[in-house]
Amino acid sequence: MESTRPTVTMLPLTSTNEAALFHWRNWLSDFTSDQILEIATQQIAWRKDSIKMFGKTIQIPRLQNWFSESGQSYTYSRLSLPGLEYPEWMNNLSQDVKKTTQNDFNGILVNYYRNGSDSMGWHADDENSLGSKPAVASVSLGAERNFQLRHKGTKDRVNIPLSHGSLLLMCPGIQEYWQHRIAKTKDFLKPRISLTFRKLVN
Ligand SMILES: O=C(O)CCC(=O)C(=O)O
Ligand SMILES: [Mn+2]
Repeated sequence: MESTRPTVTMLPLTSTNEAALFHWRNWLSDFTSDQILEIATQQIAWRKDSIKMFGKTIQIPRLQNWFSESGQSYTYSRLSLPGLEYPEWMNNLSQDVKKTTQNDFNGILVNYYRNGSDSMGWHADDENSLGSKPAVASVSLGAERNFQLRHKGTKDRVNIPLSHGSLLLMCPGIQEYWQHRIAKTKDFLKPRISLTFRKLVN
């Protein structure tokens, strides 16, 4: 990791409260980012999962998998992903993420967006298993995609382009008041992988 300074955006939560969104733009060098992108693309057993929404089974528009330090599984939208063991490169990356963000994480949800048609809809990372005020960090690799945030009440929007080798940290409180997404785009785009760091409680 390189020691770049983060850009800090203060996101209003309530009229009296705010929480920080930290963005390290070139957190990893291009060389390291290329290496991790290659190894993650090749070595992760990418799952094509389906979830049930409004009684219908829908294939999620991306590939994914879940890694856990303690082998805990991760459940969202009633889909349960068994916790895989971190490979060595992921363990090293995790140490660096913890050091830079000064947060503790014990699991990583990895997402693979094959092209601009792959996406993730509006949601918050607010599963009970993450506790009440989780911090969530993510490392982005590959094609640049827009990370959009929308306040649940005011509908205010914030847009952060996430480039190859960037690190993002959503501080505690953001999941309660804001949603985020990676929208579909008609632009021809190469693949993107995100590794999203979470802490499962108990
Ligand atoms: O791909 C991203 O940057 C966002 C991923 C995300 O929001 C999630 O995994 O919950
Ligand atoms: Mn999320």
